[in-house]
Amino acid sequence: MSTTESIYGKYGDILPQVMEYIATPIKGFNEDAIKSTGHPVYEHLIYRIKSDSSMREKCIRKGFPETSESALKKIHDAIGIRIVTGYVDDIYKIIRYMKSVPSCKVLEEKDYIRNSKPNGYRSYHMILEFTVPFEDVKGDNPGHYYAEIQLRTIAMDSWASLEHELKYKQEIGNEKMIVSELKRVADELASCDVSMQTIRDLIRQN
Ligand code: 0O2
Repeated sequence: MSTTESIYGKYGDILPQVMEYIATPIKGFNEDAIKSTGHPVYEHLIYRIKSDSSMREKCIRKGFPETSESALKKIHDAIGIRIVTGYVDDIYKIIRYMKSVPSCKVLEEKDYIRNSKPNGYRSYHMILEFTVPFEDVKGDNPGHYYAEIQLRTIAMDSWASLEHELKYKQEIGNEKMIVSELKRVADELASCDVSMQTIRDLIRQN
């Protein structure tokens, strides 16, 4: 494959449609929650197709050839969905819902909320396989597409954005202190997330 052509080949045009197809039931779940309880299950739903350059870099890093097949079958985050909630229990509600969607199969789950990373990172990650009414890279229709879903609270999200900035800094003064402050703040935010949920329950039970 030439490097000027998208790694996704002709599937580059299909991917956004698949992504919308996958996002539609999640949006529907949120709308139903608002109708039945008056409250959303999430605050933000964002999704993206991994850029051509990031996907090529990942193929190289993982030792795969830079082909559409690698990008869409061997690597599972060409479609990335991030769901940002107000409260921790909403994350688990959404996970239960995703597991009930007939076209969706869970391939991998990482609960970095109950088992946070040593740096303090918290989020729930799932790799999902969807059966969709679009052709896939093997020529199957219905096709099979993968998506990585990250679920986190607003607090976890703002922490991850700040910590992400650190990763892209080449040289940074006070790195040790910053890393340890980030860990301390991550733990404080986790404790605030628990308190926020308790206060919400107290308000809503009245
Ligand atoms: P970016 O720039 O956000 O896209 P792999 O997917 O195989 O490369 P792994 O370890 O299997 O890596 O995946 P994991 O742990 O599920 O993490 C995947 C994504 O989660 C990362 O994507 C980040 O978006 C996020 N993430 C994981 N750990 C951290 C962390 O410590 N800090 C922050 N800020 N984000 C994290 P990318 O492609 O690495 O990065």
